[in-house]
Amino acid sequence: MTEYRITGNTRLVALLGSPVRHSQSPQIHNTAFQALNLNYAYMVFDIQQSELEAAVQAMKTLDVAGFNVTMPHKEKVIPYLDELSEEASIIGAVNTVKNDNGKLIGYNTDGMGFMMSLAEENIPVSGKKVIVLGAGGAGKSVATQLALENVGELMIFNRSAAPAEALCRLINEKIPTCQVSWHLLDETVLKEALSTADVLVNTTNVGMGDLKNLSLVKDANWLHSKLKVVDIIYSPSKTKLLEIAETAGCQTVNGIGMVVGQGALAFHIWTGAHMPVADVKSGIL
Ligand code: SKM
Repeated sequence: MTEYRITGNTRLVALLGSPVRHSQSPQIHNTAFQALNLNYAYMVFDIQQSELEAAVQAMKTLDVAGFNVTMPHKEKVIPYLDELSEEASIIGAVNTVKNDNGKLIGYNTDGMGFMMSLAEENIPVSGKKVIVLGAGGAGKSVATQLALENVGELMIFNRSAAPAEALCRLINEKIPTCQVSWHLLDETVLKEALSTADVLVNTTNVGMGDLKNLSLVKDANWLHSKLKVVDIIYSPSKTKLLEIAETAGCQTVNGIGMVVGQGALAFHIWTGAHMPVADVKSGIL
């Protein structure tokens, strides 16, 4: 007899965002559901900002098990949720929602997913000088998590002042022990900061899509060989920044570990089960 994956009892898990068609989340979660024989299916929905409230309401009506939220809705989704976890309320952004019998609870697994990818590569951050490029949705999760992990010094560089200043203020307010500063993306200031940094993290979209051939670090001579260079972009798997960092002899990490890590944490929130991370990773690489 044919064995059907989708049945009358299958629970839906969704991704809401725009653009979303490039997402690896369906492959990540559906591989894990199948491997563990869990009756869930993950699908993506391209949702514009004007449709967000109705889409969240639809998640309730359709009684989905939960959903992920990606760009550009991670902050805008908050007013439509019933409750926030501690990290989501500190960060002010949500990427994972659990439907708890009609109550929508928002979480943020991006920061912890990022830490999981650093741990896999044996990159410590406690007491270290870390530079974060970008103060958007992803930058916020990464920088806040780094502050919670007791980095020695955190420097945030951004193209525009307002988001970087706001992120710095948020960290100062919520995690006052963290030594944090923000800077405009000025080449001289960045080069100077890089000369004494331990870890560099790119959270901007420079290096993907139309910006694929670009890097905010313009030359290998900006980097020293002991610097660890992390790009949270996973497609392409080797960004221009990582190419330049390799030339400088740096250890490099791309965004695969983070996207799988944030997914594994979300998977646990929805199902209570542990994602078989190694199988999932080998499936999407
Ligand atoms: O935070 C994640 C989100 O949960 C899923 C995702 C994706 O599928 O591309 C990217 C990130 O925003």
